[in-house]
Amino acid sequence: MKDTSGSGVVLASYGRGVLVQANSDAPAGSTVRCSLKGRKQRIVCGDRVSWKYQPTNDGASVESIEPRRNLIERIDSRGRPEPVAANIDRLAVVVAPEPAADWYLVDRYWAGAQLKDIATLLIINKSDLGLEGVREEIEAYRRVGLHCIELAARSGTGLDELRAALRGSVTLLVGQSGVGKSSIVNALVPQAAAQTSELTRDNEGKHTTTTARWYRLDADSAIVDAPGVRDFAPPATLVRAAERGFVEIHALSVGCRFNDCRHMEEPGCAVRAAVTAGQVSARRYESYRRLVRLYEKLAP
Ligand SMILES: Nc1nc2c(ncn2[C@@H]2O[C@H](COP(=O)(O)OP(=O)(O)OP(=O)(O)O)[C@@H](O)[C@H]2O)c(=O)[nH]1
Ligand SMILES: [Mg+2]
Ligand SMILES: [Zn+2]
Repeated sequence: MKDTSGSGVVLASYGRGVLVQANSDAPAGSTVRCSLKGRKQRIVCGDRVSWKYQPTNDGASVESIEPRRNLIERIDSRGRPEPVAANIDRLAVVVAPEPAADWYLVDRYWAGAQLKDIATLLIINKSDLGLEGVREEIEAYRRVGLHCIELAARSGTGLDELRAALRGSVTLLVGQSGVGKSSIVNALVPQAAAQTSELTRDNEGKHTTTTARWYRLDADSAIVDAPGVRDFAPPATLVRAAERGFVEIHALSVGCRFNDCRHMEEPGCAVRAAVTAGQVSARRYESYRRLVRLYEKLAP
């Protein structure tokens, strides 16, 4: 007999309905398709919900959503925030030698996570292609305290280190299309069968993964595969907080002459002095400046 109600985590959200993995009161691992009660009910991957069978429409529907710990959004092609996943402990930003890494994107992801008090991990995938071209940036990130893991999802090199880093938390995979996010999920969860695709001129710019999907790793860890992004920016409402997202710049700001220093043109700026002295990466500083300018444009 079917359970008539239960609770669980949303594995994927399809606009009109959601796929829920039921908690232990239902058979282990069983999934339930639920419809939404009203148009206003907006549910995302990672939400914790309770559901109930409705004999009248011969299916389950979502009764209620638990309050979210956080919500990760991305900016869609029209510049509007679009929810990706909820209740995330860690953002794992994936880069690879191919397609060419966008370090500004990595910085903005890291800053966005920092502002939401979410841990960040950098995964450098496709290490089998050779990491000479990205070595310098990886070492620069390590120096400022970002956890970096070198991986080859295809061969499994580095997979044990990644598994250890993911233990006990829910991690969202983000990054450009084609860096191998779904391949990483398939390496970690062999029964996942997430769709992956070769990067070719025909599909360049197209996303193989189109909706976020939650996968259980063990009793208390999970990984979420998400569509690739071209661009990402932390919410513009956090203008004044932009600096906090750049850990090394934030640490230096106590030494600036003005305590509201934006580290742009202000005199007596400890951050600019550190850049000139080579103590802060000029590229990271440029990344910070781009974000400040973007915010100024969005919210003058
Ligand atoms: N050489 C090499 N290729 C890899 C590795 N991991 C993944 N790939 C390849 O990279 C291509 C893209 O992989 P996907 O997993 O589809 O990339 P994705 O990040 O999920 O892309 P979107 O879903 O579009 O965001 C595929 O052809 C994979 O086989 C690796 O470790 N080494
Ligand atoms: Mg994918
Ligand atoms: Zn300053």
